[in-house]
Amino acid sequence: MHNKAARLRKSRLPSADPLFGARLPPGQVLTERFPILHEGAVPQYDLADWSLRLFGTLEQSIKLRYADLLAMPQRQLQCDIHCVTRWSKFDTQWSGVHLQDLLQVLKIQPKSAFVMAHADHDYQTNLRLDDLLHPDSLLATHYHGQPLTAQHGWPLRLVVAGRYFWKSAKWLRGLEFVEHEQPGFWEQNGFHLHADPFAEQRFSGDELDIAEDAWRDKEFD
Ligand SMILES: Nc1nc2c(c(=O)[nH]1)N[C@H]1C(S)=C(S)[C@@H](COP(=O)(O)O)O[C@H]1N2
Ligand SMILES: [Mo]
Repeated sequence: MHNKAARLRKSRLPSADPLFGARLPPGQVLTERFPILHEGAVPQYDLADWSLRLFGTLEQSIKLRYADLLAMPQRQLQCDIHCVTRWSKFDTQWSGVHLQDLLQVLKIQPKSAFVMAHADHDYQTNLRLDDLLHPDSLLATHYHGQPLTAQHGWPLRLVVAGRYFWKSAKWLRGLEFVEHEQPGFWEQNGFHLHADPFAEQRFSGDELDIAEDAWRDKEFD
């Protein structure tokens, strides 16, 4: 359908739904569902073999076990999430480790401003270090008081403040601190490098779009 982009543009929702004020970003629809979206199969892990690797522009790379993360200061976070496929969900609750605390406990000082998040299976997303250090970002182990479910990223996922939800990598395995920003998986496939929902930074070009109701066909819980 060659004119899909034009259709999508015309069908764009009002820039602020008066019911939700400035809280719902333009072009988004609120849902109570928690849609499940990812590429490929849900990974399975034995925690004995699992680790999170911090590497790149650090004095030394570090491998953390799940138990190491649980021994770090634990933070609670309540936030709204916004998927580029147009669903938003308010008041999601997460807990886990804040990168700032992690770096402080480990006495690590990254020497560069960008991070490539590496996740299973072969998923990457590029982030600014500042986005991860934002008080509303988290390395999340729990959702609404329970360990993450496999489908939503167990044992560890990112929750990245102020970015479309594709930046919140599930099944996180590594944070690579890098000097120069390189596009991750979706960013190489036509999605915006910085992905601010309030600025509607969905696509990097005009050639790509998603039907406004495609998310309704996905699994959810
Ligand atoms: N590892 C990994 N993380 C991922 C994805 C993926 O395909 N693989 N998809 C992203 C996308 S596009 C979205 S919208 C959210 C969906 O998270 P949810 O399934 O918990 O709603 O996960 C993001 N994190
Ligand atoms: Mo997404």
